[in-house]
Amino acid sequence: MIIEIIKGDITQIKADAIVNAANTSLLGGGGVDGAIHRKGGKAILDECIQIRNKQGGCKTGEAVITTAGNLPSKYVIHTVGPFWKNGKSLEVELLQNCYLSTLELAVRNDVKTIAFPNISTGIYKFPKKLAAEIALDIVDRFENKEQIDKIIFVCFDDENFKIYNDIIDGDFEYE
Ligand code: AR6
Repeated sequence: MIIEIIKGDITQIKADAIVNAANTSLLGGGGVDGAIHRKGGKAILDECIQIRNKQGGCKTGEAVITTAGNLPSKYVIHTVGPFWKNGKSLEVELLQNCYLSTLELAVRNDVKTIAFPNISTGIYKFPKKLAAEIALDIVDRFENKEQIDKIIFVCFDDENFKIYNDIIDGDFEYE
């Protein structure tokens, strides 16, 4: 499995799946969620509404899959990251679950290339370095790694891009 770190807009990435940092309503919002729905078009929202009708949205730490509509990818995997409160409200575990449930859903749908945004590090205020460590650690420990060809971490801001590159370049240790 190849890991790539790039700086850019995830809506322009052509992968089997791109990941959306959604909210529990699945009805769209600001940040990357807003951009994905805006550029992907109504087909994405229609499927999100169907999922809502069936299971009542998406819980924090879980993931659901829809079409990518007009985007160059095939699927969007919507996952809901935790809002950072004080670090004592299971934020770490919930963010780990986001990455893990997304990867599991990807494998179940035969997704070979997947692009992640830096989930929770925008509007949800999760500390960026800790979020990057969690993302890379979960990917590294994923037990079905051999079923995925490539993971792209798409950083939108310079700070996240630098954090990911520093972790990858250095001796990465996470406990
Ligand atoms: N491509 C890639 N990354 C992006 C893009 C983009 N087009 N736009 C923003 N980012 P955020 P959250 C980065 O706020 O913190 C929404 O309203 C951004 O710089 O999108 O998980 C949802 O509906 C940051 O690094 O998501 C929820 O209510 C990262 O994506 C809430 O925001 C995540 O920032 C979720 O908050």
